[in-house]
Formats: sequence, C-alpha cells, structure tokens
Amino acid sequence: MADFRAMTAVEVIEALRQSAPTLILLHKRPDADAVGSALALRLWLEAMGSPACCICADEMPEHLAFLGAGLQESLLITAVPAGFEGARIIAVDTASPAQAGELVPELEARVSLMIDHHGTGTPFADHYILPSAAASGEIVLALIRASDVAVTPRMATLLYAAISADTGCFRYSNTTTATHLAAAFLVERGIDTAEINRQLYEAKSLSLLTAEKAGFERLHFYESGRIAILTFPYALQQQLGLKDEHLGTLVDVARCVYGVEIAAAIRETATPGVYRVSMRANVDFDVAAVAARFGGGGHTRAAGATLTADDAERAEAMILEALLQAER
Ligand SMILES: [Mn+2]
Repeated sequence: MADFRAMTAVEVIEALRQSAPTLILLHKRPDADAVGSALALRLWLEAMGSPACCICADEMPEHLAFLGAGLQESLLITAVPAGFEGARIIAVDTASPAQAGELVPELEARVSLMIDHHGTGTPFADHYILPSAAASGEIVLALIRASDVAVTPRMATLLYAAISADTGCFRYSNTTTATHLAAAFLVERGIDTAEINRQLYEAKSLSLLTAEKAGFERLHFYESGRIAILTFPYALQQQLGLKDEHLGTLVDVARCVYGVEIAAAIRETATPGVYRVSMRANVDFDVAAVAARFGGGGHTRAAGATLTADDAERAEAMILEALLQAER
C-alpha cells in the first residue's frame, strides 16, 4: 500500500491557496455533511482563486436540493467537466475509495487530498482526518477560519447544515463543546437555523414516509426488544417506486423505539443478494467493529457495511448473529 501522509491544517491551507482547477469528490448516497462540506469547500476555493466543482457518483438527493440551490444543482458526474481535465481532486467526508462509488474511472486514482472525520477508513491519499470532529463541516469551517477568507452567510448555511445533520441536530454523543462553538460562530453569520433544521428534520417527502411505513411493518425485535432490525427487499422498493435516497432514514425507524439499544436497517441493492446495512447504537456499543467484520466501517455509534446473503431473512440472521457475538 502506498504511504500517504497526515497533513497539518497549515499545510492543507497552504496547498489549497495554490490556485488550480479543483474537483471536490463526495461519497455516493451523499448526506448533508458531504454536500454542505463540499459546497462550502467549493466557495472557499473560489474565494482563493480556484475554479471548483463538486462531483459525486449519485445525484443530489431531493431533500438536500435547498443546499445547492443557485450554486450547484447537480452533483452526478458522467464525464470530466470542461475545464477540469487536469484538475486536482479533493475528497471530502469519504473514508474509502469504495464510498466514492462509480465515478469516471480515471478520476478515482487522482485524489491528492482527503478531508474527513471518519476514523475507520483506509487513507487513499494525503489526508487531514480528525475523528474527534462531529462532522466534516466542522473541519472545513476550522480550515476556512484559519485562512484569511471570510465565512459568508452562504458558507455558514452549508456548514451549519453539515454539522447539524451529522449530530442529529446536536443530539448525538459526537456533539462536543467544539461542535457547539462552531455552530455558535455560524449562527453569528446571520443564518436561518430554524429553516435549515426544518428542511433537514421536519420536511419529508411522501416517498420517504412511504418507505418508513413499509420499514416499520418489517421491523423485528430481538433480545427482549434491545435489538431492532428491519430488512427491505429490492422488489418492495421497486413496487413502491422508491429511490435509494428514500431509504436513508430507515434505520431511525428501528432506532427510535423505546428500549432499543442497537438498531439495524438492511436493504437489498439492485444487485440481487447484495445487502447494504446501516447500524446505530443508542448505548455504548461499537457498531463500527461489527461493520468492519463485513468490510464496512463508520463511527462507534453509527456504521455501515455491505454483505452478500441468499435472501433478506439470511441477511437479517447474519447481522443479528454478528451483533450478539460482539456483545459477548
Ligand atoms: Mn460526515
């Protein structure tokens, strides 16, 4: 494996001050932290004289369209954008090449810098990774503040959304004093936090509610209700006309029930027999370690992996067994 270097904040800022066309890569199935951090990074680079464009293997999810409005409506890349042929590439919030997904192949190997807060990935470029940060947005904000570029209200909106999303609106255990101080700084930039949080947490499409209802009906409880798991077959997703982005909150359906300590949502992908699992812990339990057994990763209390199983029942049994083994 190539040797990649941990960079300091000063080195990252120095490198990004060198103006050059820049592609900012965010992980597939982008969340608000990825989108907010990447778009804020784009605005910062542009302020320092570099043309920049955010790219992703998936399109902007509809519930995050408000973040890109008037700035960059589309993230999906199918070809190298004009003017960015020899661009440097920075990955944000992306812990592994697998998370980058199916991009234009020649781009994947050309990432020269990773900015991330996932502690469990394998660095695939020189990197600036702070696992203590609640969100990549927290890291991008600190970098901008350490440069001589002012944080505009637009940047502040993007970064607040990023941090709010990855902390579940400042509720999860990854929320630190530094997180609140970062948020306070952003609020001082004059942003509409009520509207940002309404967009992130209250506004739900009918498709999302349909997915949650179907997920609820498939919820199974184990160990006297301490473990909740649901599986979502691809055939059901197709029957209900749901996109992948509508299934992103399924794990919360399992996690929110009284008494549940560990929750998992398993959904079959378009490839038959390949399942994507999201796990959450409401107690001190390392779901990232369980995800790692299936080649995945994440954080102690929020992690994901991909597994292969004959059917949905078998996939659920595999996850339950792995969780029970890890508890022993
Ligand atoms: Mn993140």
